[in-house]
Amino acid sequence: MNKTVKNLENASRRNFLSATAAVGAGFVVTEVASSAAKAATPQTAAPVSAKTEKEIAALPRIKQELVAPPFMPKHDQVAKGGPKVVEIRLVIKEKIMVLDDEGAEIWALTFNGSVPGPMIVVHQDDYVELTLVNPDTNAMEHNIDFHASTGALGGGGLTHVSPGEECVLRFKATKAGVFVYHCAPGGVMIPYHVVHGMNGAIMVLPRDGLKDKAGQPITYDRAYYIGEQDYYLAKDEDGEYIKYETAGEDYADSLQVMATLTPSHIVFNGAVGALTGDNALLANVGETVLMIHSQANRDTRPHLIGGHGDYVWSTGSFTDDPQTGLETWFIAGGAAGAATYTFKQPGLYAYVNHNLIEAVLKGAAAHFKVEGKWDNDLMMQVKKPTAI
Ligand SMILES: [Cu+2]
Repeated sequence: MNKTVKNLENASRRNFLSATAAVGAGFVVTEVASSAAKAATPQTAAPVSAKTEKEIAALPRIKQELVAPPFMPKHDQVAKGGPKVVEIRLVIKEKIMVLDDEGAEIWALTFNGSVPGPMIVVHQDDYVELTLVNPDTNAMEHNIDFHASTGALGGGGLTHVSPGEECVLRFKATKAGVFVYHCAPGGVMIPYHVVHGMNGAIMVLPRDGLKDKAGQPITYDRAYYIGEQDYYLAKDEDGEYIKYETAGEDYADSLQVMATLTPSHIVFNGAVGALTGDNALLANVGETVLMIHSQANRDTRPHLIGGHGDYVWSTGSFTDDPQTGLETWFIAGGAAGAATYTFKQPGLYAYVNHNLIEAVLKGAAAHFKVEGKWDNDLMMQVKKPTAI
């Protein structure tokens, strides 16, 4: 083990302790807050439906097979039956990923080997039961903070796993929406792990599916998960990206670049071109596509060039009515959002972060390849470019 990794582990251990202390403090604050809330809550307030361990043990259990983004796990848009316990498994993989065609590479910190980590889909009031595995081939300690969950730093305080350890966390998906999850081992390790790829998203659908503001169902024919990632790679004196032997070895260099708040790369699904060309997202004219977009660290603004956001939950909350007919929507750093669009014309669409510098110079662009019949009513070239 080299010195950097050892130092990292020490730093990580300190962070773990500080994170644990923070969790303890959090519990106290929560207690105070909840007793204050109890005193202030009128008797008419709706009771919170808490299940006993016995009741939870009696719920049906299903295993969700997670898949690499942009694809989504098999799921029902409208829940069948009552709440379930949905078992998922995330295995942490520290691995080299090539980020562009100029040879930039990173020791990515990943959930299940992809950046972003896999999309999880459940329904409101389901229980998510996560097994988090940190194989002993890894160098670093990790954990997971689910923005969809309630308590203990989003589960972060209960899921610290060193190499060679695994743990199981259960949380109730009480909020309907799309939410980020990410590694948050404590202190500086939090942004370091997040900008090395350790983030993903969960979609908690309302049990009766998505609705417009009139309460009419919104359904989709396809769904894709686009995870936007900012990376902060260091260069050597010759202007070449530095390569490292092990995960964590770039720690000091990376922190210097991170402190500039200027990413070297801003990409969709892990690397420049991960969703363009042969990897384009597919759809047909007439199909409604749900596009889920997450950014665990930095604000962004998705835009479908040549299309729109028909229904948009830009904050990610399915409790709120969707906005309609948007050209560009805002996703706050540390959040995920969702939008549907029903394609009306065939062709190649670029789906971009509409800071166009970030899209074109940094890499935040995807393609939709759409098949179908062109509609001259919506657009036609009346005269081809010809000499004046
Ligand atoms: Cu981590």
